[in-house]
Amino acid sequence: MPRRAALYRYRIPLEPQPLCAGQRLAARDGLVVQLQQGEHCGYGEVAPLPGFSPETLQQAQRELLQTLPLWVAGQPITVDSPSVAFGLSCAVDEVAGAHSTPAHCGSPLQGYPLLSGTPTQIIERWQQWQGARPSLAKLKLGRYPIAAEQQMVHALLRISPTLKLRIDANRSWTLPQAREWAQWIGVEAIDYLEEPCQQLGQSLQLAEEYGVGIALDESLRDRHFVLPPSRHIRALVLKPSLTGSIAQLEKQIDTATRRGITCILSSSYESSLGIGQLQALAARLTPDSAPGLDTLGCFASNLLRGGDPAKPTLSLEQLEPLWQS
Ligand code: OSB
Ligand code: MG
Repeated sequence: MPRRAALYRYRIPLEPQPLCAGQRLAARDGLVVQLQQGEHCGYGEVAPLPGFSPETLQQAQRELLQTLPLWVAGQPITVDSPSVAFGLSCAVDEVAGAHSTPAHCGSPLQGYPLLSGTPTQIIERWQQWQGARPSLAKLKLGRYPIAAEQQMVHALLRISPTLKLRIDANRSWTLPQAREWAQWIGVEAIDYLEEPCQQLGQSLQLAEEYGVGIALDESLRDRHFVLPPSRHIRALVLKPSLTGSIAQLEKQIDTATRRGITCILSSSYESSLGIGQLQALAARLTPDSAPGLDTLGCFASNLLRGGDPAKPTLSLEQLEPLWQS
């Protein structure tokens, strides 16, 4: 069956602008891959995240312009950049039989909420929560003055005394600071700590001292990373756009599961297109653990499908065409 491919570029404004690796992100820039084979069509999102991805958008674009003609010609393809590997594998999966296609486009995204933003914004969101508040939430700490963050945790736990927190400090604490926080919050309110300390060894020591579980995120992308034989590692936070193809993801999940470690599929600020695919992947590959996909709120519009029905949806025609076969 004849093959065709096309590449588009998108830009979606973000409001409020999320803090990414210490920088405000005003808009999300990314690429959409469209693959066609006979009647079938598949899409993939390629969106390196500034401050997190090893590759830039320019590099990803260059790699796709080299790779897509090979796919069209039916030749084997190899890819370097994680975002390209992930987006391309989503598109290839969809065009081949669609198991990463969201079953219900536009249905509400499930998972646990991500509480990020300023302490004031977080408290307001929790106070004004529509419906029953979740019993589990991910909370970003280590970004604002300690007094403001403690007041925020206090407010959250006063409203929801049995709330379990997945606390992500993005490696910002020293071991003594992390000890203070663990003591202050109390282990009952902590589901796990995601990368609390600057070094993984310190995080594992903290876990040993306080009996709290640790989740790994940044460590997974360290060069020469090997999963330490610690019984305190509770979860791996897997961000496919930052690590690679669906096949690679399946391998990571396999290794972790055999060690009894939970895998949590998580977003890297993809648009509604990529979030829908991540959600479908989570349903298939990690059906027993809620994914961390609560990053769409700041997007001004949806991309192609899914997302918030109250927001406009960008169609292919509204994207910048870069190439087509
Ligand atoms: O630090 O976990 C992070 C998104 C982009 C970059 C880094 C991170 C995140 C998230 C995703 O927090 C949401 C989640 O994990 O629930
Ligand atoms: Mg993290």
